[in-house]
This record gives sequence, C-alpha cells and structure tokens, in this order.
Amino acid sequence: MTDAATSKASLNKFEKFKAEKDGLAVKAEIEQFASIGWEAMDETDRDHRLKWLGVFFRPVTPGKFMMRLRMPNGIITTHQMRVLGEVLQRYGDDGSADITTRQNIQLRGIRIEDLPEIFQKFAAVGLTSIQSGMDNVRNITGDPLAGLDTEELFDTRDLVHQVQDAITNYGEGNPEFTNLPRKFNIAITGGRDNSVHAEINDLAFVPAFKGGSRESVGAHGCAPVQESQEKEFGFNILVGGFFSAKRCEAAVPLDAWVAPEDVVAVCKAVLEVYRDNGLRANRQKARLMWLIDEWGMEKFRLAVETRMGKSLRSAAAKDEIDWEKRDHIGVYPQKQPGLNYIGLHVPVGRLYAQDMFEVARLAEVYGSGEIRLTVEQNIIIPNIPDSRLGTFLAEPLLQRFSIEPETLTRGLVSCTGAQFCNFALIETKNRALATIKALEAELRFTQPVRIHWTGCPNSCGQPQVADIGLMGTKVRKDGKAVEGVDIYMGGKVGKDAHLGSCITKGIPCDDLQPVLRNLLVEHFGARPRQEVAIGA
Ligand code: SRM
Ligand code: SF4
Repeated sequence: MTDAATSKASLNKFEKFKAEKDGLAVKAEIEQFASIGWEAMDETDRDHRLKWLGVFFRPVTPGKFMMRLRMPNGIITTHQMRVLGEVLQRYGDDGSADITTRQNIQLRGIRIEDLPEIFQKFAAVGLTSIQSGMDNVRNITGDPLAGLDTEELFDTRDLVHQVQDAITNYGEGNPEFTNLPRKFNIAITGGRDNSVHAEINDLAFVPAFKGGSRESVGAHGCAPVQESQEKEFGFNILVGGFFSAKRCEAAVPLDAWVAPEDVVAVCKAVLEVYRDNGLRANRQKARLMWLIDEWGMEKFRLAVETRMGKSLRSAAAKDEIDWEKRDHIGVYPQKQPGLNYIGLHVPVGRLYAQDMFEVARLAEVYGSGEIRLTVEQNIIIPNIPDSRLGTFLAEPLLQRFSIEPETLTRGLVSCTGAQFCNFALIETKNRALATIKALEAELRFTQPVRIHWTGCPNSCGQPQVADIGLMGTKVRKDGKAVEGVDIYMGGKVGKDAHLGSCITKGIPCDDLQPVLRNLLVEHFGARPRQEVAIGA
C-alpha cells in the first residue's frame, strides 16, 4: 500500500479495524466464537470481520445470522443444493434462502454455534462462502447459459472459476485480496445479450473479436490500426461500474482487449492497483471509479500494464453484445441436440428448504444434476432430454416456480428489504409481489416490463437497470413519516445498455399502485382489462 493510502490520520473507522486485524483472521477463531456465542463476541469481529467468511450479523434478527455463499457463474450441483437445504432445515431457525442479484444464494437464521459444522458440510461438497462480503471481490458472475447456448461465443464457466480460485485461494481465503478499499464486482460474459449486466461491475469482460476483417481502435486516440487477418476471440474490458447511495456509474472502456488466457492476470493486476492505490479516506468515495477519476484512464491503464509486466492490446473496435437481454424463463433447446434448458421463475428469489430439495430432485431426475442461477433471481435447470419434457412440465413445483408467469411477475426483481436488512427504508419483497399481483389483475400487457425494487439507495436490487425501478425512501404523508419510493425509468439492458434515472421522488407506497398503473399504460402499452374485455 502507498503511504498516501495508509496514512493513519486519514483512515476511516473501517480502515482502522482492518489495519488492526485482517478480516480473514476470524477464520481461525470460529470454534471459539461458537463456544462463547454471539453476545459475548467482540463486536467488530461479530458485526464486520465475520463478513470475510460470508457470515452477516443481522441487527434485525440478532443471533440469527445470514450466510452468503459464492456460486461462480451461478452454477450449483444438486448435491450442493441439498446440503444448503439441509443446513437451512437443521440449523436455520425460521430459515429461508434467497437467490441474489449476483447469481448467488444467501441462507438465513443461522446461529453462531453451528458455524463449525456448517463450514465442514460446505467443504465436503466444495461450497465456500469465503470473502463474499465487505471489502472483497463479490460473487463473480458469468453467462448463465455457458456451455448450453447455441449462439454463445465463449463458455465462461472455467474462466470464472479460475478467477475465483485466484482471488480466494481455491476457497481457503487469500490475504492478498482481503483488504481492498471497498467491495469489488467482476463479471465475465461470453454470450451476445450481456446477461450479467457487465456495465454495473467494477471490472467486466465482454466478448469481442480482434483481427479478421475488423479494424481495431488505435490506442489512446491514435489512428485505427489494421490487425492480423486471423480472427481472435477475447474480451474488451470495462472498468469502474458501480452503484452506491452517493453515486451510480456505468462502467467505461479501459481501451484494452485480452485473450481468455490473460483474464486472470488482468483481474489480479487491476485488484493490486486498486488495493494499493484506491482511496481509503472516505468510504463513500472508495470504489474503483473514484480512483480512475483521480488518476485518469491513461494512468490507470498504465499501472495495470506495469503490474502485468506487459502491454495491453487496445480494445477491439466493437464488442459482440448485439442482442436484447433474455430472461431465460421457459423451455429452450440447447446446443447439444435433444437437450433443453428450462428456466423457472422463483418469485423474488425466495426459497425454503423444501423448495431446494425439490429443485435438486428435478435437476437430478430430469437433468444432469446441475442447477443454474440468474441475476434476475431465477433458476435454470439444464440438460433435460426432449423425451422427458412432458413429465417435467407436469411436476407440481412448476405451479409455484412457473415457466410462464404473468408479465410483471416475470420481470420482477427485489432486494432483501426491511425483513432482514437494517439499511432498508421499506419492506420490499412481499410488497413487490402484492403490488404487481394487483396491477396484473387490473391490466393486460403486450410487452415485457422489468420492475426492480430496492429498499434503499444502496441499490442492491439494481433499480437503474430496470424499465421501472423503485427505490425505498421515507416520505411524509398526513404529517407522518411513511414508507415510500423514488421512481427510476429508462434503464436499458442487453445491447446498448445504459442506466435509468430518477423521474419522480417520494411516492408513498400506499399511493403507488395508481402511479405505476399510469406509467404502465402510458409507456409500456398496458391496457385496462375492462377496456380489453369490451373491445374498446
Ligand atoms: Fe448489496 C450492502 C444485499 C447486490 C450495493 N447488500 C448490502 C448488505 C450486505 C447490507 C447489510 O449488511 O444489511 C445487504 C444484505 C441484506 C441481507 O440480509 O440480505 C445487501 N446486495 C444484497 C443482495 C442480497 C440483494 C438481493 O436481494 O439480491 C445482493 C447480494 C449479491 C451477492 O450475492 O453478493 C446484493 N449490492 C448488490 C448490488 C447489485 C450487483 O452487485 O449487481 C449492488 C449494486 C452494485 C454495486 O455494488 O456496485 C449492491 N450493497 C450495495 C451497497 C452499496 C455499495 C457502495 O459502494 O456504496 C451496500 C452498502 C455497503 O456496502 O456499504 C450493500
Ligand atoms: Fe438492504 Fe438497501 Fe441493499 Fe436492499 S438495497 S438489501 S435495503 S442495503
């Protein structure tokens, strides 16, 4: 770390406690924590450092912790899913689980006493929750159809795993990368529809070809350079995308292209530059983009090259993101003849132990023992033969996890909200479901509409990527403070992705339904059911 970065006087309280004791150090103390219980624990260990192991103290449910796993590329085996269900059933007091907006799973209701056993169970099936919270690299997202998609350009599975292994030391914990200035998000996509929202990650790799008949953009604004005639697959690199309460930015080009075999080296180099030079004085100004702003892109790029010990090639002239984003709900043929993947809609990503067992059973009986998760908080079961589709589609679970949900239900995403999150300004998941059900009863739709709810300006529910984004806030109504939302619109995903912006502030949740109804009619072609029925 540079002197500037470590200057004691300028350290915020998080930097101070990290300097005193690395977050990962609590890994060696789990047995002791389990024996003394959460009330007797040092508060900084309990409330903060445990997050380095993916264990989150919940002030809303004290004594019942949340555990955030890592699911590289959003892929989990049926065996692992069963273990998560068993952990929830056996140790999760009132336990439920959530599929997250980073293709991941969180378990709830976990007691500190059970952690040693739970970690053993995880290790036995190759699951890890290491470095999944606080100032670490979060779950690395990849194409949910990797290896299945007829049109994919690159199968991201192995690469995402390699990056996770390098950052977490194969899930054991890697002190090299446990003291970043802030959280860090990485996404790698190999398909054509930007299925991972590359633009909202600190570091993202999007498919792009070099050479062939294409020209590449000259580095740093120089004249275009003709590349070799051989067409090479690789990734253009985007950096600095993030959401926070203070500022939201889409990622910007690093003007660099890498071959797949250099992706791990780029990730490590970017992280080292960020770790050693990122701004640490003010936590609200510590994400990677703030460093890029301070340095300028050229200096940042040069620092990455210096760490890598080699020059980066300039970006390919265009990337290959040329499709609208798919939601994967429904039945689709795979590139393997005779096999299909089926996307199940999981309302607001909420799972209970029985659901997890049932999903695992379906994936085992009909598929290949593999389950995938999407950033829309849904599930994909791959490798189902044509001959088994009929019986699969008659399974009772599909009544709840539908392959053809109604329009608003289909595009609904919600963060955790007030039920478990102490940052929340409003309850989200239940309200989100109730609101869209009421709207679906009133309106008919002819086009998809993606509605994202997020309980506070931290934006975990990504309202800025939605057609309609709802961000929790407090508003005054009849002289009282009540739960309300700010409304975002204009988010575009897939090809030409860009962020939406706030169009209306401070709508009380109780008054929201008519406001949404009008937006849906005016902007998304929805029509009142009554009107449709009388043929108006
Ligand atoms: Fe998040 C903090 C939940 C995705 C931006 N986020 C939190 C905490 C840990 C706060 C807390 O301690 O209570 C929430 C835990 C609540 C709980 O009990 O579940 C929380 N974030 C989530 C999840 C579970 C939302 C969901 O329902 O899916 C997502 C977990 C992803 C994962 O598997 O790792 C989640 N959070 C995101 C995303 C979306 C993304 O990554 O695409 C964002 C915006 C993108 C970004 O980070 O740039 C996001 N979460 C934040 C922030 C604002 C970060 C900042 O730079 O200021 C916070 C607050 C913080 O870190 O101080 C936060
Ligand atoms: Fe909690 Fe706010 Fe994130 Fe929702 S957006 S999970 S309320 S921190």
